Amino acid sequence: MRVVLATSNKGKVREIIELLHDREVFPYTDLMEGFEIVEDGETFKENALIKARAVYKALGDTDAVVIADDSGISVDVLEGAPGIYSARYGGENATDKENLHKLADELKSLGVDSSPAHYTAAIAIVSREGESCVHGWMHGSVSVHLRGENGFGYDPMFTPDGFDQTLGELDGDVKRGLSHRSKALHLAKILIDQIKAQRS
Ligand code: ITT
Repeated sequence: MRVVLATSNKGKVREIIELLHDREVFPYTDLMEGFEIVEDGETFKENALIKARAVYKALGDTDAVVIADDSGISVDVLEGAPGIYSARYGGENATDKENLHKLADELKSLGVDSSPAHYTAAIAIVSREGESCVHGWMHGSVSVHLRGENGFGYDPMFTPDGFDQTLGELDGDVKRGLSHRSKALHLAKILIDQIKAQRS
């Protein structure tokens, strides 16, 4: 059974393939030309479903199981921002670095060095059996002091609860063990296995 990832974010592709290592998983851009998907939902769940449905339809392969990840970081002192707008916080086509610096600048402009924050991942699954969506969260804090090169996105400023180092500094195994994405994928795997069992 072919599991197709409806994402063009390289950091997500890497993490999802590592976490679903026992399955046949492809980013959809390996199978067709990438295309723009308008993420105009109001929640992580709505946007994940929009992406998974769009790729399922475009593939035209009714046997495919398409999964999409919509994720982001929510910062307490910013009343939950950037949240679902995390990918474009620094502007419409902002790079990870621009988004990271924009968030650090927002904290500095409030006169704070750090704030509690959390990551959310919504993983939508679309197949001929129907649609579902699961979530995972990781709590911690963000700091204006950016440290480390590991991970992607906001990881150099995010320290998970219980640790002293940022995800930029911590080994990838640590992130794999506790991330929003790994928790959501753990649930997604159960649903993918159910589809597999139904089909056999
Ligand atoms: P796709 O829509 O193609 O999947 P995207 O990057 O646009 O890619 P999102 O709309 O879900 O994806 O935005 C997620 C953003 O949230 C991402 O660009 C990062 O800036 C941030 N983010 C999500 N998970 C993260 C993680 O594990 N570590 C660091 N930053 C993360």
